[in-house]
Amino acid sequence: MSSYLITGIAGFIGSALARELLQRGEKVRGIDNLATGKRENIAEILSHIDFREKDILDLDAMKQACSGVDYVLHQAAIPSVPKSVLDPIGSNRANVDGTVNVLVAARDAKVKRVIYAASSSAYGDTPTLPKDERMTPDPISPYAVAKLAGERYMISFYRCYGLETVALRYFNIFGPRQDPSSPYSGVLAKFITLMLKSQQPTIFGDGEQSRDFTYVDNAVEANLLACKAPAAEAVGKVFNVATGRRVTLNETFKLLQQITSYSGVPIYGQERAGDIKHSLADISLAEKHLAYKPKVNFEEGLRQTVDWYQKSGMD
Ligand code: UD2
Repeated sequence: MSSYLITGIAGFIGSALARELLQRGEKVRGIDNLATGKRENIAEILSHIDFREKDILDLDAMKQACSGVDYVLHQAAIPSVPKSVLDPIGSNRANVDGTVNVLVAARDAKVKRVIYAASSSAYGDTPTLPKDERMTPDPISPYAVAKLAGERYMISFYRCYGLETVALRYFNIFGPRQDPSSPYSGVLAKFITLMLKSQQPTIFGDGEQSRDFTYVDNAVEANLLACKAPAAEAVGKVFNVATGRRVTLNETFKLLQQITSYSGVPIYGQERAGDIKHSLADISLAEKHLAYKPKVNFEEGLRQTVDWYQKSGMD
């Protein structure tokens, strides 16, 4: 049995990681300041985990949380492009200062490995598709810059202190429990919950922007593989975590119409500042070094997500 610390455990990705680790008989500790995470996401597993309501900016709490831990899965973040455009200082504090704290605490506690939730936004709006890890990053929003800085800190801590780190560049992760309620929520959580209530979603721009939307189970799998991959294959490196397929928002809307039986049309609004037009990953590096393979495709993931919102009454 290994022991894992999940930062951001009350978020939809953090809590999915926790549930999978518990299923595999592992020991789980988690911290969350509940700024964007929700207590209900971990309610059913609360008695099986060591949960601490703490902020990653609290270095003492982080040091205590890392004590005796094998692996740190660092998911805590303020994960939003538009929010970072409005509040770059807040984004930097949570996403950069917070990440450095996690690394210092992990280094001092001598954890085996830190896995970091990096972001596809690091690539920026480069016209070349698919995006592979050898491309020069060109982040646009403060969020993208902060997430890229976090990656570079991961690599720096490996080079300077020998702390094993792996950065996973998530491509638009979605799935059950993703918070739909904030204006900064991910597009799929918003669209699904609106359409289930027969309310009109708004597409920012012409809807021809595309994303490599990735179901959360694939991200969970990538994290667990990254923990156990041989150091020579994985450590000090950055990997895309995605499906290798992209869909436009217009196509996604049509698919959701079928799944949710929503018969209305979308509203088309202004394009969002800091937005990226197209995003598609080359996942061959993760396939080669982490033995990663997307387990759930986009359509299946959408169906499971809609199903969850319906059953949970969050629609
Ligand atoms: C970025 C990253 C993603 C992740 C995420 C933070 C890229 C390509 N992806 O996601 O990997 O780090 O930040 O969680 O940078 N939209 C609408 N209507 C809405 C809401 C959004 O049309 O009500 C559009 C939005 O303008 C964008 C697309 O949907 O073109 C996706 O937006 P998002 O906020 O779900 O995610 P995105 O791509 O900024």
